[in-house]
Amino acid sequence: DIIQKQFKIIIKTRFIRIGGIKMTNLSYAETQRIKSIISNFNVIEGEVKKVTLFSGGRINKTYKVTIKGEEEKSYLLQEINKNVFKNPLELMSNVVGVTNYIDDSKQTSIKFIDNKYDRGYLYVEYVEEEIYRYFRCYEFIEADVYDCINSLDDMKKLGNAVAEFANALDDYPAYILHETIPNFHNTQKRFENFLVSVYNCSVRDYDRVLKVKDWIDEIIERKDIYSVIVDRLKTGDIPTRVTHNDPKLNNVLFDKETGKVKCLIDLDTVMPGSILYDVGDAIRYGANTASEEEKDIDKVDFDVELCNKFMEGFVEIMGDKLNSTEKEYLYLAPQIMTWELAIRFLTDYLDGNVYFSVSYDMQNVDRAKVQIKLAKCMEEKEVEVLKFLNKIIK
Ligand code: GN1
Ligand code: MG
Repeated sequence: DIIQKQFKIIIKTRFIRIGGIKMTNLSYAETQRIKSIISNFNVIEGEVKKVTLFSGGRINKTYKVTIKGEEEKSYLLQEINKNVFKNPLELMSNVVGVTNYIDDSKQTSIKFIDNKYDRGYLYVEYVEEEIYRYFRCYEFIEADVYDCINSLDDMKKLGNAVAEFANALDDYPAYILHETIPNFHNTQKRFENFLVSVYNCSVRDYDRVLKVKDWIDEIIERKDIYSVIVDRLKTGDIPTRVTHNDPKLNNVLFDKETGKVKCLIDLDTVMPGSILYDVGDAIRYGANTASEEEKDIDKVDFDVELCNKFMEGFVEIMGDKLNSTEKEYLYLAPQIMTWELAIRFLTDYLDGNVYFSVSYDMQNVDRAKVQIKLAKCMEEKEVEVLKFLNKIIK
């Protein structure tokens, strides 16, 4: 009976971390600034009632702005991180192209609002000489967003959604897409850059390297898997498709009433790539029993059941379209993407935290530790994933 009780508790607590987006209020001055920026877009006439900052993302700054006129309407105003996305015009051409192409009957797509000057989708704020800020604006979509998976069924829905996205863009000409972040998921290149950062940092500040020596060793130990996808993309054994490249759960909108997936958001990294990137990244995030920011490493584990649910949902829709090499490496994709993110976090720490925003110096190390622990758990449970895939793939 006690075991039974404990079991129930475990079942209950497993999915307890119901997510959501954290919002913060702005100072008076900042609110005024955002009001003036949004007035440059073709939004509805009326008075700005509310401005809040979404504090979830690590890259772009996102504000929700509610305007009340004859009706009430909310928008998302986003400042594009110019440090990450070097060419905002190319970025917008990708994103607008893709959202216009996606059939609205399949997935709700984002409606961008044009500016009042050139009918383009960017507003450029002049700050001071040579410093500009780039903003875009789109209609707010009422939906639920989760930071973590709440049920096995949600994970299957996520698998469906990632597959549907790939399917919807199957005939989209990948070659017209700009590479918004060159070599974004070139894991091999990420690894080589990491080694350079280790070297540079050791010259500059050897103690900083010493602090993360163990993690560096772990990453170097896996050097053979980093080129698996990249090499096969080059030879054509893995087809180049239009991929999202950041399909983690909190980039998915769920319908408030039906609970169904509405659409994928955060399309800035849509680029030509391998579908294995999307499978791997979605599982990396969704099948982690803890959050990416967890400080208690013991809480981090790989939930293989969740992983397999994703695979089930994914294969249901994309199974017939995958070639044999894609099928062969489905099981390895989550590991590669997880090691890759560990590499990226640690590289950023070694470089002095210039990419991911941090609130303390060691934050990127803490993030890397989570990914490393997760990747090692994936390695341990690899056989279970393989077994399941063999059952569902023809
Ligand atoms: C970044 O901004 P956000 O949280 O959606 C990053 C992803 C990482 C993720 C890790 C453009 O995404 O690649 O997987 O952080 N996006 C970019 O949480 O670098
Ligand atoms: Mg996001």
